[in-house]
Amino acid sequence: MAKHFELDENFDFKIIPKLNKKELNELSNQIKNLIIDKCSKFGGHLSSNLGITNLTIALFRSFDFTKDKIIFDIGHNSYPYKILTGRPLTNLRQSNGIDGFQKINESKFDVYDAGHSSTSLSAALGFAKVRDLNHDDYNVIALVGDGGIANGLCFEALNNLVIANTKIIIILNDNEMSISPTTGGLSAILKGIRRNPLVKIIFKDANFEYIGPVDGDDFDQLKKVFEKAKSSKRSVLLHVKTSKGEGYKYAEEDHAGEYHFVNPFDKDTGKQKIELDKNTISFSKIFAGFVYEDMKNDDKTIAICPSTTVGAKLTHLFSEFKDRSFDVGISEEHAAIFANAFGVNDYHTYLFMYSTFLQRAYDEVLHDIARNNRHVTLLIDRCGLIGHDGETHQGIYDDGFFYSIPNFTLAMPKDEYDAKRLFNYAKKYNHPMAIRYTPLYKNYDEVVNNGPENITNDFEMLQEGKTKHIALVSVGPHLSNLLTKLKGEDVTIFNALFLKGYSEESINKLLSYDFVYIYDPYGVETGFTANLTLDLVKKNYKGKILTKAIPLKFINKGNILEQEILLNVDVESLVSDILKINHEN
Ligand SMILES: Cc1ncc(C[n+]2csc(CCOP(=O)(O)OP(=O)(O)O)c2C)c(N)n1
Repeated sequence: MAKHFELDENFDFKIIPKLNKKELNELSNQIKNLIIDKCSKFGGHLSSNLGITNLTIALFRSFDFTKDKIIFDIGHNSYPYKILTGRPLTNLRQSNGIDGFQKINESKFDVYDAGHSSTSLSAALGFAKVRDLNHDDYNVIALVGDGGIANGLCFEALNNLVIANTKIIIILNDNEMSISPTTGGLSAILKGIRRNPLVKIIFKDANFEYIGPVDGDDFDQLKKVFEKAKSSKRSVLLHVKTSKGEGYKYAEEDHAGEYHFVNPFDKDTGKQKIELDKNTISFSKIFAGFVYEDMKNDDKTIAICPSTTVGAKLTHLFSEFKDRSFDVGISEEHAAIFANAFGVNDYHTYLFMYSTFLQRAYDEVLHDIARNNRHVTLLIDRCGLIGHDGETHQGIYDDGFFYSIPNFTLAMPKDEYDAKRLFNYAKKYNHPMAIRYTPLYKNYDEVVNNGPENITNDFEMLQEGKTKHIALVSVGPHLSNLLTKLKGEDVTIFNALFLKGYSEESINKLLSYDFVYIYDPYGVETGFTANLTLDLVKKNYKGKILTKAIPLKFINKGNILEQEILLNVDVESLVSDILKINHEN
């Protein structure tokens, strides 16, 4: 009979070294089933975690995590580790539950916070130096994927490690997949390593010990190489082969990356239950469609996306225009300069990036794209509060940092009609422009898109109040809901469309109102709201300015509406503010 393990808060990982092979496999199956079950309910990074389960169990046979430190790159694949350290993924990714990434404040076994890729080697090197300075004695391990290790940050850390006179153990979890199959030269080198002893020599020359490749499911082999890595005097690069999605048929068969991250799904059919009603529309799809059409008609058009092609709905476009579309892997900084080089050579480049990962490319966006001032259009996906991925993935900060970048126009659509108009504007604009959008928006029947097809950079009036009492200036999808709720009230509602780079006339129009209320529930308070306030002050505006935007802080995971209410940026609170002003003043 199969042994049953109580995978709860009291699970004692010290039993693992005493288990026989059959029991280890039983433990592995139970962990995988738990992961499948929790991901099917709450969503999460399914494939990466299934693939790494045996490898994680094997780590507990050789290392003692009451002393030894492990840093999971990105941390999206630490579910088995969480389960084995007493966190059975209860309420995974919910505000009151276990985080989808490693989190220092969640457990003493999580020694470093992660979320963005390729930070583990630098962090591990720092941890090793702390150990040495404190004359301590424990192992420091960085576990990084073949997608993550190809990012420049890892190269910087490796370069430093060669001269750092310390020891870390790098476990390279090579499953030949990033989100989708790994792209780029390094992945080709990794594939060739087995046949190429030269690579081992190169690592040796760089004062590393290279061990591998070994089968990441084979407990005996892993035991041997972990012991070797522990006893090595030098830093070790341990190359382990695993396969993503192992233990769940649909994830095993997925070669596109659809099960890398899943929304809640039906375990029997593998079908993801994306709760989209017919009125909930994906901006990602819309922009992917626009770019597709443009690339069909204009062969001087390029599309670039660093690793998020599946989520950005670009699979079709990338397979259709192979010579003009580039998935450059997890390399946002490189992607930005690469895009700019096309701009400098008179191509029009669409650079797709999620807001949170764009933070990586701040310098390249400023120093290269903005300064050269060419035709690069940044399509920033996953803007606004992001929900269950939590504080490392919020898409709210780009709204703030674009204000310190000259030459960039920043815009945001509320719906498909706006998206089309902004897209056409960007096509003609011939300078750097960023369009930021939430992943989804909801269609409201009430809203009529009556603005002109060809827009200028003026704020657009959507409703005219009876008097010049309140001007409400806002952006993005909530505008449609606001219009429905404030219909007939004495409030003039403007769709800013342009958060940065709006016309002077847009500000002038506001000067005659008693109140200007600026509402931006998709960005931090140092973004659009602060900057329009400054522009009003500079114009010597005499009325009262009110603002509502996301406070400048790190925002925990949870349901988006709950987060909005908590931060007081929800539509209801705005509507109640407006009604109060109207009735009290
Ligand atoms: C800077 C950054 N860009 C993009 C992502 C999105 N992302 C999350 S997991 C992942 C794939 C990671 O691949 P790999 O390192 O090979 O790990 P695997 O999931 O295959 O185990 C990506 C691109 C990220 N977390 N950070």
